Amino acid sequence: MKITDAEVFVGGPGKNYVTLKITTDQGIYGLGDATINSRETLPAAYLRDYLIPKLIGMDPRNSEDIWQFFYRGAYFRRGPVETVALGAIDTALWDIKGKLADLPLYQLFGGKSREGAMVYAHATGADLEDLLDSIAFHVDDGYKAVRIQCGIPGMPTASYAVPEKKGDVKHYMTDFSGIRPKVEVWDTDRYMRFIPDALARVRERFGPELHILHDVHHRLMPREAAELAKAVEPVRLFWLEDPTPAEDQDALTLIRQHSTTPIAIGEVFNSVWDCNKLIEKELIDFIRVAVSYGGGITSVKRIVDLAGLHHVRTGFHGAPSHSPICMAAQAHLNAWAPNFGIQEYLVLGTPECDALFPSDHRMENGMFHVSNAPGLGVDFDETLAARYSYQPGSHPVVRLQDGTMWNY
Ligand code: CS2
Ligand code: MG
Repeated sequence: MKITDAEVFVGGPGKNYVTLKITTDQGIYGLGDATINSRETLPAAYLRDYLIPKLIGMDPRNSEDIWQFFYRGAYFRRGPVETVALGAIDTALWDIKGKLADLPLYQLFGGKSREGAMVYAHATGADLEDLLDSIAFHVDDGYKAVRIQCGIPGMPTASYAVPEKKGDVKHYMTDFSGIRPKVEVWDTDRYMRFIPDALARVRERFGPELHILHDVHHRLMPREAAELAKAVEPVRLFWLEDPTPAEDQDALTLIRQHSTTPIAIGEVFNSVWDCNKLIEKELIDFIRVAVSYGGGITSVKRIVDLAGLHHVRTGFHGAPSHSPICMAAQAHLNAWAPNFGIQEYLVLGTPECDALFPSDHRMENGMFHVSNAPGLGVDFDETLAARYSYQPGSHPVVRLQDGTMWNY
């Protein structure tokens, strides 16, 4: 069996999805997702110019050797662009493997460990009142877990994932309003004074059953993060996410020394080498690495197995940062993983997106039910894809009030 062709498509409804389609001499094809926000044309070029020419002629069934070939063979390796491109190839090869075996991927991993995988939705508000309404909306919709982000009184601008004006809904799609990023202004003191009480109010209003998550989005120093993790202990969070920029992994011991609040990290990690120390030292409770940025199913499954040895559960990064192809790969891992924790899930929300990536994966009552179709169980409509092309856009950036650059 041989790979005869591979094509990359960039674009989508309100989002620059990077989709890889690998075709074989037996007519079976596989799909992969190389989407990486604010860098979309780079993995596309890396795939087209460097990886695809080498891939043609290989036997797609040898996904492990192909993974090693591109990982070790790159020499300059582990960067997000390299990894997301490799992740797309690897995911497409697993899709082919599943179709060849005529089995849904979770069967190749070891079968189902659960019927539905719990997901968390995003609730947000420009102020606490709007946030409470947003949570109520998701709870009424059947969600058992909600990530909450709230506007901070007196903060000069809206901060991460919070709408600018009361009554607004936050849109997570790339900001296409111009190539210059929007600037968010951050004030740690105001945040630290407000957020523990706000989280406590949410717990009070929604009771003990709701799983509450909160994303700090890398904005605190380790000591501040330890203070926050300790202050919110009575709220019994499901997790506190990315409390610090986690490059300085040893600094996270400070959080552990001061609190038992569960910590989730890893959405910007690209390999097992980014995750292994935090997992082995048991400094985190949930690993957030995504199948696409993490180098595909081959490497993320290794990370999941390592995590399982250290009481660390999965909490894969979710849409809309990834296309439904990466989400499908994660759905199969979620169905299997003995150490599954939760899955981030945002309704991509548009019929256009569902039409571009048809699938029968389904969400019901806050639980994700994996498709039983062979392979990933998601398809890609190339005719529709021809309607879309790359749109320049950007993430916001963050500065402190005096202008100092901070972490987005
Ligand atoms: C976020 C991400 O979902 C999350 O937890 O941290 O949405 C993140 O902001 C984006 O992936 C950045 O591209
Ligand atoms: Mg996050």
